[in-house]
Amino acid sequence: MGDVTKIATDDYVGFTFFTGCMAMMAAAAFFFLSMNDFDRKWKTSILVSGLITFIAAVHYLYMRDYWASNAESPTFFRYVDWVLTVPLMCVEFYLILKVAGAKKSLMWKLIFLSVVMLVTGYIGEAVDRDNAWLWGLVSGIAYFAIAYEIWLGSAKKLAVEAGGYVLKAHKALCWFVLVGWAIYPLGYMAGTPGWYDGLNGLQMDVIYNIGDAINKIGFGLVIYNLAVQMRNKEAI
Ligand SMILES: *C/C=C(C)/C=C/C=C(C)/C=C/C1=C(C)CCCC1(C)C
Repeated sequence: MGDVTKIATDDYVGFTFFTGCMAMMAAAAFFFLSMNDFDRKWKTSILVSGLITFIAAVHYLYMRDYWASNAESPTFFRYVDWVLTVPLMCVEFYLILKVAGAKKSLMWKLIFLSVVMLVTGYIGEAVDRDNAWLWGLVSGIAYFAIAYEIWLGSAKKLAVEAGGYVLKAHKALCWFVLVGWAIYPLGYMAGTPGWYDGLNGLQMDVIYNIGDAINKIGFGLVIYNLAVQMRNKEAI
């Protein structure tokens, strides 16, 4: 090993980058190693969970080191990570609803909204700081459109048609989007000067890192659990 930067005992941000990195690696290993326990249909869903956590693990390696050397938010790596992993989470919705006849157009609609949400968030955070509120607002509208689509829109209808475990898993993922994803706008506000900078000393990166661990790993575990239930059902 070359130079390893020291992490101060009170560097909570650095600590969450380290543990976040390890958690994503462990989760990716778990999903990749267990995917062959399932038949083709579910294998793909678990593969996608593995990809989400693997892509995050690689970005966390970079973000961890970036933070350690610069003590500065790794905004660029953060958003590259999100713009790859959040659309994959949209793919997960589509994959589980395929049993009820979900069309690709649903997937593309969710992906499009998620990209709008993230690109406008990036502009507000990194490019046009003075208008952070405006970009945050546009991003928030796209976020609500996603939440609406899955909670009340056509995705909901498909989940009801599928029923059983698929409906249950869909509900769980919907809660992740409504509550788990709501952590991010809090981080954005904490990171915007003059707003709630350092919400009670909790820095933006700590909030984002907690959000990522809950959402990326939690989402994957919901899918894994669904696959296990469907396998058990078929075995009976
Ligand atoms: C694995 C990463 C995930 C699930 C990231 C999700 C990110 C968001 C839901 C971000 C949302 C934002 C807003 C709704 C408004 C302010 C700007 C953002 C991009 C932080």
